[in-house]
Amino acid sequence: MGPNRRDVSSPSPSQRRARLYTIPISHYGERARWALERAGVSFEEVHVLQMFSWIAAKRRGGKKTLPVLVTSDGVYNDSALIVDYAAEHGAPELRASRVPEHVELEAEIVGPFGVESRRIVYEWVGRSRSVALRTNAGWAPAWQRIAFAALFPVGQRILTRYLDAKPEAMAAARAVVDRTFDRVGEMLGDGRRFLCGDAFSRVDLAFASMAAPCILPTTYGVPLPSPGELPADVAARVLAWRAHTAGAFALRLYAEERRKTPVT
Ligand SMILES: N[C@@H](CCC(=O)N[C@@H](CS)C(=O)NCC(=O)O)C(=O)O
Repeated sequence: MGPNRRDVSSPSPSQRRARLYTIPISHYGERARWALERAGVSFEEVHVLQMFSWIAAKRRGGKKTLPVLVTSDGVYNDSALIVDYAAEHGAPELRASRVPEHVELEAEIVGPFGVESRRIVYEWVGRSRSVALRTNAGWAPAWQRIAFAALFPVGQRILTRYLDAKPEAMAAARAVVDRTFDRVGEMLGDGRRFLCGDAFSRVDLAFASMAAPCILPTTYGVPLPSPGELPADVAARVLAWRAHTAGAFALRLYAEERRKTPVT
């Protein structure tokens, strides 16, 4: 097994191992691996760093983004399709809902909220270079990690422009996170245990994984930094989001619903 691969469970010899290609730190990758791990699907995770991911994605999935799941029965090139796959292979509770409000809520969470919560990471990557490189690396191959570290300043400029991490965009991202947290907090105000009622669903999984860049859960699929390692203003925001009803809810989902991954 190479250093960029992670075995999640032992398959029977006759089973063809599925492969999940992810950018290790990506919360869309997290959504996919959480769903597959929950379903008990046997898969190997292959870590690919940003920009190298474009090639891996095009080659395996035809689009420009990861995650991509490659199985003996097909290729699934979006985290939503991978959640569907998990639902059909051991986690029926992750099936798509037919209730329009649930469908709309999940779309909002993985769409506008997920895009903005990802931007939050750019509040600290440029200011905490060594933490960023360590956190970002996952189990990507050494050549990618070395190239990424060497190209970090240039890569950061490209990604800053590509993902729009200018101060106004960052403020707007924080506002979207705050609004979504408030909306989720209000929903939980009626005492429900989960976003769609009494049982864990794909909407909960989506919310917890998309919220992860803001609350930095310790049981994320790859190690994230602790708030103490980040600039004080960023750490303060992480702690405030963790204390928010919605942040505390996401942390509870991580504690109670996220299977611990055996890393080999
Ligand atoms: N809708 C896609 C979004 C995935 C996505 O945005 N992946 C990012 C990493 S977080 C990516 O590969 N970005 C590369 C790019 O946009 O060029 C999904 O849910 O799988």
